[in-house]
Amino acid sequence: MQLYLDLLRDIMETGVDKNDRTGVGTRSVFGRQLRYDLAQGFPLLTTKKLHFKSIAYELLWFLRGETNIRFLRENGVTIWDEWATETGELGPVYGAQWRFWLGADGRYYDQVQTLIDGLKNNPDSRRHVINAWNVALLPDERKKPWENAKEGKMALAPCHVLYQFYVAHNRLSSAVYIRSNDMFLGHPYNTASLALFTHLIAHQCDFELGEIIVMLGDAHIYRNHFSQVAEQLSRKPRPLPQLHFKRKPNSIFDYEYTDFELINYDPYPAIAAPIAV
Ligand code: UFP
Repeated sequence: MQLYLDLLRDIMETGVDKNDRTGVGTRSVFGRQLRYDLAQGFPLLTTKKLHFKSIAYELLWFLRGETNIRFLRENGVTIWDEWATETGELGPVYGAQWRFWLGADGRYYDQVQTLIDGLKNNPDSRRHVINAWNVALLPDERKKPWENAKEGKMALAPCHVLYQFYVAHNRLSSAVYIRSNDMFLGHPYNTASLALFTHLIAHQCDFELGEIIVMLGDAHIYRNHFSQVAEQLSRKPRPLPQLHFKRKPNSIFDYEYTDFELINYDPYPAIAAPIAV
């Protein structure tokens, strides 16, 4: 995770101060790449404690194709609360696009099922992609997230827009393009989420683990996270934890939180920071 700390330092030292949609203001750089070999451990940040349960339940929620925060709340996960309507709706965010992309032909397309079938039957394909950027359903940036959701638009435009998978020597690698990344709060979650998604797919398709690659567009640190970043940079990374499976369900859609566990996670304490909505 030294790569992450190096990037935080780079943004603080060379980034540009700009205003942003939330009104908080950021310091940013544009276009970066971080990569992790999953065989070296599970890339969950050790220089502050992350709530792995939130990351895991959010991914299971995407895979269920759900876009109401009910399932998250039932499992003690509150990361999407600020963006939802009073009834918990977020509009057609990630889960809807991953599992139920409505085509111009009136049919729903399940990108995750297509991905699994493609990886099993044609691993060498260069088209193992999941895309959440459904142009017709993007929100109006001038409106509040929940106002967009009430109008049937996404509460938030996808941040982790595009995923691609690659198989070589029976090892599964993956990449994600994140167009906009809150480097203190969002990025460590996004990295762990891609790692977990890659583990689940490899487990289902009987692949070994390769690398994950995280590509960033606007990589920013919010102005009100500067002191937290300084604290973060004073810490030295510890050995990574490992992910173990306890059960292999029949499909990628049938995983439960209790089917895997993280072991040897020994992080520094959490660092609180306000989130920009
Ligand atoms: N954000 C992330 N990762 C995510 C997610 C949101 O970093 O997975 F959903 C952050 C990025 C940005 C804000 O700070 O949320 C989204 O704002 P905007 O749509 O204006 O880029």
